[in-house]
Amino acid sequence: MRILVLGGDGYLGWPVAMHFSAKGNNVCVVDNYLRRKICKETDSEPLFKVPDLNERASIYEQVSGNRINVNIGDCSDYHFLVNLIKNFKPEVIIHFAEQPSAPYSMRNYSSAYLTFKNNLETTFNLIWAVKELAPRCHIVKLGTMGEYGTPNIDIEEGWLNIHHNGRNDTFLYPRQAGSLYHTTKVLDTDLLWFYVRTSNLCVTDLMQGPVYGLSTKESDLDFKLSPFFNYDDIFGTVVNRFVTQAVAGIPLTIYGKGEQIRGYLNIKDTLQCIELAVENPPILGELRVLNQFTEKFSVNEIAKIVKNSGAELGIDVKIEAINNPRQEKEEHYYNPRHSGFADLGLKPHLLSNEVIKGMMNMIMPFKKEIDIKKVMPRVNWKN
Ligand code: USQ
Repeated sequence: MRILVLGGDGYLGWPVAMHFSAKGNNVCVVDNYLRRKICKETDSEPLFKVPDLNERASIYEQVSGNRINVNIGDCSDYHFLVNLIKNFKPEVIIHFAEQPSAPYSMRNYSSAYLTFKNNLETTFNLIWAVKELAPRCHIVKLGTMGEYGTPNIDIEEGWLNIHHNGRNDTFLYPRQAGSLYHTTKVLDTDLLWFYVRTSNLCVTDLMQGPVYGLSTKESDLDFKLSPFFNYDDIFGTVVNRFVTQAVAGIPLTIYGKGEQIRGYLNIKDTLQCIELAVENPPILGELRVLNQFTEKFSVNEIAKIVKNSGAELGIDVKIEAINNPRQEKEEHYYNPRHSGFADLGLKPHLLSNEVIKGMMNMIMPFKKEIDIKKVMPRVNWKN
Protein backbone atom coordinates (compact mmCIF):
# COMPACT_ATOMS: atom_id res chain seq x y z
CA MET A 1 0.00 0.00 0.00
CA ARG A 2 1.01 3.63 -0.45
CA ILE A 3 1.06 5.02 3.08
CA LEU A 4 1.61 8.68 3.90
CA VAL A 5 2.68 9.44 7.47
CA LEU A 6 2.04 13.06 8.50
CA GLY A 7 4.26 14.01 11.44
CA GLY A 8 6.76 11.32 10.46
CA ASP A 9 9.59 12.80 12.54
CA GLY A 10 7.84 12.40 15.91
CA TYR A 11 8.10 9.93 18.80
CA LEU A 12 5.55 7.66 17.10
CA GLY A 13 5.57 8.84 13.47
CA TRP A 14 9.10 7.61 12.67
CA PRO A 15 8.75 4.14 14.25
CA VAL A 16 5.38 3.72 12.51
CA ALA A 17 6.93 4.70 9.15
CA MET A 18 9.75 2.16 9.53
CA HIS A 19 7.28 -0.51 10.63
CA PHE A 20 5.09 -0.15 7.54
CA SER A 21 8.12 0.10 5.29
CA ALA A 22 9.52 -3.13 6.78
CA LYS A 23 6.22 -4.82 5.89
CA GLY A 24 6.76 -3.99 2.22
CA ASN A 25 4.59 -0.86 1.91
CA ASN A 26 5.54 2.26 -0.04
CA VAL A 27 5.91 4.83 2.75
CA CYS A 28 6.31 8.59 2.56
CA VAL A 29 6.94 10.70 5.69
CA VAL A 30 6.16 14.39 6.04
CA ASP A 31 7.20 16.77 8.79
CA ASN A 32 7.98 20.45 9.36
CA TYR A 33 10.19 19.76 12.44
CA LEU A 34 7.81 21.73 14.67
CA ARG A 35 8.49 19.45 17.63
CA ARG A 36 12.27 19.87 17.29
CA LYS A 37 11.77 23.64 17.19
CA ILE A 38 9.54 23.69 20.30
CA CYS A 39 11.89 21.32 22.17
CA LYS A 40 14.75 23.75 21.49
CA GLU A 41 12.73 26.84 22.40
CA THR A 42 11.52 25.34 25.69
CA ASP A 43 14.84 23.67 26.62
CA SER A 44 13.17 20.25 26.37
CA GLU A 45 15.58 18.46 24.09
CA PRO A 46 15.48 14.64 24.09
CA LEU A 47 17.98 12.48 25.96
CA PHE A 48 20.02 11.71 22.85
CA LYS A 49 20.37 13.43 19.50
CA VAL A 50 18.06 12.18 16.78
CA PRO A 51 19.28 12.56 13.17
CA ASP A 52 17.00 14.51 10.83
CA LEU A 53 14.52 12.64 8.62
CA ASN A 54 16.73 12.47 5.53
CA GLU A 55 19.59 11.05 7.60
CA ARG A 56 17.31 8.58 9.36
CA ALA A 57 15.84 7.42 6.05
CA SER A 58 19.29 6.90 4.62
CA ILE A 59 20.50 4.94 7.71
CA TYR A 60 17.32 2.86 7.58
CA GLU A 61 17.84 2.11 3.89
CA GLN A 62 21.43 1.01 4.55
CA VAL A 63 20.48 -1.41 7.32
CA SER A 64 17.19 -2.73 5.89
CA GLY A 65 17.31 -2.19 2.15
CA ASN A 66 13.92 -0.41 2.40
CA ARG A 67 13.43 3.11 1.13
CA ILE A 68 11.27 5.70 2.93
CA ASN A 69 10.42 8.87 0.96
CA VAL A 70 10.95 12.09 2.91
CA ASN A 71 9.14 15.38 2.40
CA ILE A 72 9.88 18.37 4.61
CA GLY A 73 6.95 20.77 4.74
CA ASP A 74 4.02 22.06 6.70
CA CYS A 75 0.62 20.33 6.51
CA SER A 76 -1.05 23.53 7.68
CA ASP A 77 -0.09 24.84 4.20
CA TYR A 78 -2.99 23.51 2.11
CA HIS A 79 -1.18 23.78 -1.24
CA PHE A 80 1.80 21.82 0.08
CA LEU A 81 -0.52 19.04 1.27
CA VAL A 82 -2.52 19.00 -1.96
CA ASN A 83 0.63 18.64 -4.07
CA LEU A 84 1.89 15.87 -1.84
CA ILE A 85 -1.33 13.89 -2.13
CA LYS A 86 -1.52 14.51 -5.90
CA ASN A 87 2.01 13.19 -6.37
CA PHE A 88 2.08 10.32 -3.87
CA LYS A 89 -1.54 9.12 -4.32
CA PRO A 90 -1.80 7.55 -0.84
CA GLU A 91 -4.25 4.77 -0.05
CA VAL A 92 -3.80 5.37 3.68
CA ILE A 93 -2.83 8.56 5.52
CA ILE A 94 -1.73 8.27 9.15
CA HIS A 95 -2.09 11.66 10.83
CA PHE A 96 0.32 12.46 13.68
CA ALA A 97 1.05 16.03 12.52
CA GLU A 98 -0.02 17.74 15.72
CA GLN A 99 1.58 19.50 18.66
CA PRO A 100 1.32 16.57 21.16
CA SER A 101 2.17 18.08 24.55
CA ALA A 102 -0.58 18.89 27.04
CA PRO A 103 1.74 20.96 29.31
CA TYR A 104 3.00 22.98 26.31
CA SER A 105 -0.58 23.83 25.37
CA MET A 106 -1.17 25.19 28.90
CA ARG A 107 2.02 27.28 29.01
CA ASN A 108 0.86 30.71 27.81
CA TYR A 109 -1.19 32.39 25.08
CA SER A 110 1.29 31.84 22.27
CA SER A 111 1.78 28.12 23.06
CA ALA A 112 -1.97 27.61 23.36
CA TYR A 113 -2.56 29.46 20.08
CA LEU A 114 0.14 27.52 18.25
CA THR A 115 -1.38 24.23 19.47
CA PHE A 116 -4.89 25.29 18.51
CA LYS A 117 -3.95 26.65 15.08
CA ASN A 118 -1.53 23.88 14.11
CA ASN A 119 -3.68 20.96 15.23
CA LEU A 120 -6.95 22.23 13.79
CA GLU A 121 -5.45 23.48 10.53
CA THR A 122 -3.60 20.25 9.77
CA THR A 123 -6.73 18.17 10.38
CA PHE A 124 -8.94 20.54 8.40
CA ASN A 125 -6.51 20.65 5.47
CA LEU A 126 -6.13 16.88 5.52
CA ILE A 127 -9.90 16.40 5.39
CA TRP A 128 -10.26 18.80 2.45
CA ALA A 129 -7.29 17.41 0.53
CA VAL A 130 -8.65 13.87 0.90
CA LYS A 131 -12.19 14.95 0.02
CA GLU A 132 -10.98 16.72 -3.16
CA LEU A 133 -8.22 14.37 -4.35
CA ALA A 134 -8.44 10.95 -2.70
CA PRO A 135 -11.98 10.41 -1.41
CA ARG A 136 -11.49 6.65 -0.92
CA CYS A 137 -8.27 7.10 1.10
CA HIS A 138 -8.40 5.73 4.67
CA ILE A 139 -7.53 8.44 7.22
CA VAL A 140 -6.06 7.00 10.43
CA LYS A 141 -6.09 9.82 12.94
CA LEU A 142 -4.23 9.81 16.27
CA GLY A 143 -6.61 11.01 18.92
CA THR A 144 -6.22 10.51 22.65
CA MET A 145 -7.94 8.81 25.57
CA GLY A 146 -7.73 12.24 27.20
CA GLU A 147 -10.60 13.36 24.94
CA TYR A 148 -12.99 11.52 27.26
CA GLY A 149 -11.49 12.97 30.44
CA THR A 150 -12.22 11.06 33.64
CA PRO A 151 -16.02 10.78 33.84
CA ASN A 152 -17.73 9.05 36.74
CA ILE A 153 -19.25 6.43 34.42
CA ASP A 154 -17.77 3.69 32.19
CA ILE A 155 -16.07 5.00 29.03
CA GLU A 156 -17.31 3.29 25.88
CA GLU A 157 -15.35 2.84 22.66
CA GLY A 158 -16.19 6.10 20.91
CA TRP A 159 -19.97 5.96 20.99
CA LEU A 160 -22.75 6.02 23.59
CA ASN A 161 -26.31 4.74 23.19
CA ILE A 162 -28.76 7.15 24.81
CA HIS A 163 -32.28 6.29 25.88
CA HIS A 164 -34.15 9.56 26.38
CA ASN A 165 -37.87 10.18 26.86
CA GLY A 166 -38.71 6.78 25.42
CA ARG A 167 -36.49 7.09 22.32
CA ASN A 168 -32.96 5.78 21.49
CA ASP A 169 -30.04 7.20 19.52
CA THR A 170 -26.25 6.78 19.36
CA PHE A 171 -23.88 9.73 19.77
CA LEU A 172 -20.16 10.29 20.08
CA TYR A 173 -19.31 9.52 23.72
CA PRO A 174 -19.27 12.84 25.65
CA ARG A 175 -15.87 14.47 25.60
CA GLN A 176 -14.51 16.72 28.36
CA ALA A 177 -10.78 17.08 28.01
CA GLY A 178 -8.42 18.34 30.69
CA SER A 179 -5.99 20.43 28.62
CA LEU A 180 -6.14 22.66 25.55
CA TYR A 181 -4.08 20.07 23.66
CA HIS A 182 -6.60 17.33 24.48
CA THR A 183 -9.40 19.74 23.54
CA THR A 184 -7.89 20.22 20.05
CA LYS A 185 -8.20 16.44 19.66
CA VAL A 186 -11.88 16.65 20.63
CA LEU A 187 -12.38 19.32 17.98
CA ASP A 188 -10.52 17.14 15.44
CA THR A 189 -12.91 14.29 16.19
CA ASP A 190 -15.91 16.54 15.66
CA LEU A 191 -14.51 17.81 12.36
CA LEU A 192 -13.82 14.29 11.13
CA TRP A 193 -17.28 13.10 12.16
CA PHE A 194 -18.90 16.03 10.36
CA TYR A 195 -17.06 15.27 7.09
CA VAL A 196 -17.63 11.52 7.43
CA ARG A 197 -21.37 12.26 7.62
CA THR A 198 -21.44 14.83 4.84
CA SER A 199 -18.66 13.69 2.47
CA ASN A 200 -18.55 9.93 2.99
CA LEU A 201 -14.95 9.84 4.20
CA CYS A 202 -13.41 6.67 5.64
CA VAL A 203 -11.85 7.43 9.03
CA THR A 204 -10.38 5.57 11.99
CA ASP A 205 -9.95 7.74 15.10
CA LEU A 206 -7.57 6.19 17.63
CA MET A 207 -8.04 7.18 21.27
CA GLN A 208 -4.53 6.46 22.49
CA GLY A 209 -3.29 6.52 26.08
CA PRO A 210 0.21 7.59 27.19
CA VAL A 211 2.89 5.56 25.39
CA TYR A 212 6.19 4.36 26.86
CA GLY A 213 9.34 2.73 25.52
CA LEU A 214 12.28 3.54 23.29
CA SER A 215 12.79 0.46 21.22
CA THR A 216 11.03 -1.21 18.32
CA LYS A 217 12.07 -4.06 16.04
CA GLU A 218 13.26 -1.63 13.37
CA SER A 219 14.93 0.88 15.72
CA ASP A 220 16.92 -2.02 17.18
CA LEU A 221 18.70 -2.31 13.80
CA ASP A 222 20.72 0.86 14.56
CA PHE A 223 20.56 3.07 17.66
CA LYS A 224 20.40 6.16 15.40
CA LEU A 225 16.93 4.96 14.34
CA SER A 226 15.58 5.28 17.91
CA PRO A 227 12.52 7.42 18.53
CA PHE A 228 12.78 10.82 20.21
CA PHE A 229 13.11 10.12 23.92
CA ASN A 230 11.91 13.05 26.02
CA TYR A 231 12.11 12.98 29.82
CA ASP A 232 11.36 16.66 30.46
CA ASP A 233 8.12 17.96 32.00
CA ILE A 234 6.77 19.19 28.66
CA PHE A 235 7.24 16.36 26.17
CA GLY A 236 8.17 13.43 28.42
CA THR A 237 5.33 11.04 29.24
CA VAL A 238 5.17 9.69 32.77
CA VAL A 239 6.70 6.21 32.39
CA ASN A 240 9.59 7.50 30.26
CA ARG A 241 10.15 10.27 32.81
CA PHE A 242 10.12 7.95 35.83
CA VAL A 243 12.58 5.51 34.25
CA THR A 244 14.97 8.37 33.43
CA GLN A 245 14.59 9.88 36.91
CA ALA A 246 15.41 6.48 38.43
CA VAL A 247 18.59 6.18 36.33
CA ALA A 248 19.56 9.78 37.21
CA GLY A 249 19.19 8.96 40.92
CA ILE A 250 16.57 11.63 41.57
CA PRO A 251 13.15 11.00 43.19
CA LEU A 252 10.21 10.07 40.96
CA THR A 253 7.93 13.09 40.59
CA ILE A 254 4.43 11.96 41.51
CA TYR A 255 2.03 14.82 40.83
CA GLY A 256 -0.34 15.28 43.78
CA LYS A 257 -1.95 12.16 45.25
CA GLY A 258 -0.80 9.96 42.37
CA GLU A 259 -4.16 8.21 42.08
CA GLN A 260 -4.64 9.58 38.54
CA ILE A 261 -5.39 6.50 36.40
CA ARG A 262 -4.71 6.28 32.66
CA GLY A 263 -4.65 3.53 30.03
CA TYR A 264 -1.04 2.89 28.93
CA LEU A 265 0.68 1.06 26.09
CA ASN A 266 4.15 0.05 24.93
CA ILE A 267 5.37 1.81 21.77
CA LYS A 268 5.55 -1.67 20.17
CA ASP A 269 1.78 -1.94 20.65
CA THR A 270 1.22 1.48 19.04
CA LEU A 271 2.77 -0.05 15.91
CA GLN A 272 0.65 -3.18 16.19
CA CYS A 273 -2.56 -1.19 16.75
CA ILE A 274 -1.98 1.09 13.78
CA GLU A 275 -1.21 -1.90 11.59
CA LEU A 276 -4.45 -3.57 12.71
CA ALA A 277 -6.36 -0.35 12.04
CA VAL A 278 -4.87 -0.10 8.53
CA GLU A 279 -5.55 -3.77 7.75
CA ASN A 280 -9.19 -3.46 8.87
CA PRO A 281 -10.48 -0.21 7.37
CA PRO A 282 -14.01 1.04 8.02
CA ILE A 283 -16.36 1.42 5.07
CA LEU A 284 -16.79 4.75 3.27
CA GLY A 285 -19.02 7.01 5.37
CA GLU A 286 -17.95 5.38 8.64
CA LEU A 287 -16.06 6.87 11.56
CA ARG A 288 -14.58 4.01 13.55
CA VAL A 289 -13.27 4.84 17.01
CA LEU A 290 -10.90 2.49 18.87
CA ASN A 291 -9.56 2.94 22.39
CA GLN A 292 -5.83 2.33 22.06
CA PHE A 293 -4.25 1.16 25.30
CA THR A 294 -3.51 -2.20 26.84
CA GLU A 295 -3.67 -1.77 30.64
CA LYS A 296 -4.59 0.76 33.32
CA PHE A 297 -2.32 2.07 36.07
CA SER A 298 -2.36 4.82 38.63
CA VAL A 299 0.74 7.03 38.79
CA ASN A 300 1.51 5.46 42.20
CA GLU A 301 1.40 1.97 40.67
CA ILE A 302 3.81 3.01 37.91
CA ALA A 303 6.19 4.50 40.48
CA LYS A 304 6.10 1.23 42.44
CA ILE A 305 6.93 -0.86 39.32
CA VAL A 306 9.85 1.49 38.50
CA LYS A 307 11.09 1.34 42.11
CA ASN A 308 10.99 -2.48 42.19
CA SER A 309 12.64 -2.77 38.77
CA GLY A 310 15.39 -0.37 39.89
CA ALA A 311 15.97 -2.48 43.01
CA GLU A 312 16.57 -5.54 40.79
CA LEU A 313 19.35 -3.58 39.05
CA GLY A 314 20.80 -2.31 42.32
CA ILE A 315 19.32 1.20 41.95
CA ASP A 316 17.69 2.66 45.06
CA VAL A 317 14.71 4.54 43.61
CA LYS A 318 13.16 7.26 45.78
CA ILE A 319 9.58 8.44 45.28
CA GLU A 320 8.41 11.96 46.13
CA ALA A 321 4.92 13.40 45.78
CA ILE A 322 5.11 17.02 44.67
CA ASN A 323 2.45 19.69 44.18
CA ASN A 324 0.44 18.85 41.10
CA PRO A 325 1.18 21.49 38.41
CA ARG A 326 -1.87 20.27 36.45
CA GLN A 327 -5.58 20.73 36.93
CA GLU A 328 -6.85 17.18 37.01
CA LYS A 329 -8.75 14.84 39.33
CA GLU A 330 -6.24 13.08 41.59
CA GLU A 331 -8.74 10.38 42.64
CA HIS A 332 -11.42 9.22 40.26
CA TYR A 333 -13.37 6.37 38.72
CA TYR A 334 -11.82 5.07 35.47
CA ASN A 335 -13.22 2.17 33.50
CA PRO A 336 -12.70 2.55 29.74
CA ARG A 337 -13.63 -0.26 27.39
CA HIS A 338 -10.84 -1.41 25.07
CA SER A 339 -12.02 -4.59 23.43
CA GLY A 340 -11.84 -3.30 19.82
CA PHE A 341 -8.16 -4.02 19.25
CA ALA A 342 -8.29 -7.29 21.20
CA ASP A 343 -11.08 -8.39 18.82
CA LEU A 344 -8.88 -7.44 15.85
CA GLY A 345 -6.07 -9.66 17.23
CA LEU A 346 -3.81 -7.38 19.31
CA LYS A 347 -1.18 -9.30 21.30
CA PRO A 348 -0.13 -6.80 23.99
CA HIS A 349 3.40 -6.26 25.33
CA LEU A 350 2.46 -5.62 28.95
CA LEU A 351 4.38 -3.47 31.43
CA SER A 352 6.69 -5.59 33.58
CA ASN A 353 9.90 -5.25 35.57
CA GLU A 354 11.69 -6.78 32.57
CA VAL A 355 10.39 -4.04 30.27
CA ILE A 356 11.38 -1.28 32.72
CA LYS A 357 14.81 -2.83 33.30
CA GLY A 358 15.30 -3.02 29.52
CA MET A 359 14.55 0.70 29.29
CA MET A 360 16.90 1.45 32.21
CA ASN A 361 19.70 -0.45 30.53
CA MET A 362 19.22 1.56 27.33
CA ILE A 363 19.21 4.86 29.26
CA MET A 364 22.18 4.04 31.53
CA PRO A 365 24.88 4.98 28.94
CA PHE A 366 23.30 8.48 28.79
CA LYS A 367 23.16 8.98 32.56
CA LYS A 368 25.59 11.92 32.37
CA GLU A 369 23.47 13.63 29.70
CA ILE A 370 20.35 13.74 31.89
CA ASP A 371 19.71 17.41 32.65
CA ILE A 372 17.97 17.57 36.02
CA LYS A 373 16.77 21.13 35.30
CA LYS A 374 14.38 19.71 32.72
CA VAL A 375 12.70 17.34 35.15
CA MET A 376 10.71 19.46 37.62
CA PRO A 377 7.45 20.93 36.26
CA ARG A 378 7.96 24.32 34.64
CA VAL A 379 4.35 24.89 33.52
CA ASN A 380 1.70 25.59 36.13
CA TRP A 381 -1.74 24.86 34.63
CA LYS A 382 -3.47 26.85 37.34
CA ASN A 383 -1.95 30.18 36.20
N1 USQ B 1 2.34 12.61 35.91
C1 USQ B 1 2.93 12.54 37.16
N2 USQ B 1 4.27 12.84 37.24
C2 USQ B 1 5.02 13.20 36.16
C3 USQ B 1 4.39 13.26 34.90
C4 USQ B 1 3.04 12.96 34.81
O1 USQ B 1 2.31 12.22 38.17
O2 USQ B 1 6.21 13.45 36.32
C5 USQ B 1 0.90 12.27 35.77
C6 USQ B 1 0.07 13.36 35.13
O3 USQ B 1 -0.34 14.31 36.10
C7 USQ B 1 -1.07 12.54 34.52
C8 USQ B 1 -0.43 11.21 34.15
O4 USQ B 1 0.80 11.16 34.89
O5 USQ B 1 -2.07 12.31 35.47
C9 USQ B 1 -0.12 11.04 32.68
O6 USQ B 1 0.66 12.13 32.26
P1 USQ B 1 1.55 12.09 30.92
O7 USQ B 1 2.39 13.32 30.91
O8 USQ B 1 2.22 10.77 30.79
O9 USQ B 1 0.43 12.10 29.78
P2 USQ B 1 -0.45 13.30 29.16
O10 USQ B 1 0.04 14.65 29.54
O11 USQ B 1 -1.87 13.02 29.46
O12 USQ B 1 -0.20 13.18 27.62
C10 USQ B 1 0.40 12.03 26.98
C11 USQ B 1 0.91 12.46 25.61
C12 USQ B 1 -0.26 12.90 24.75
C13 USQ B 1 -1.29 11.78 24.70
C14 USQ B 1 -1.72 11.40 26.11
C15 USQ B 1 -2.68 10.24 26.19
O13 USQ B 1 1.88 13.50 25.73
O14 USQ B 1 0.21 13.24 23.44
O15 USQ B 1 -2.40 12.20 23.96
O16 USQ B 1 -0.55 11.01 26.87
S1 USQ B 1 -3.85 10.42 27.49
O17 USQ B 1 -3.16 10.80 28.72
O18 USQ B 1 -4.57 9.18 27.64
O19 USQ B 1 -4.73 11.50 27.08
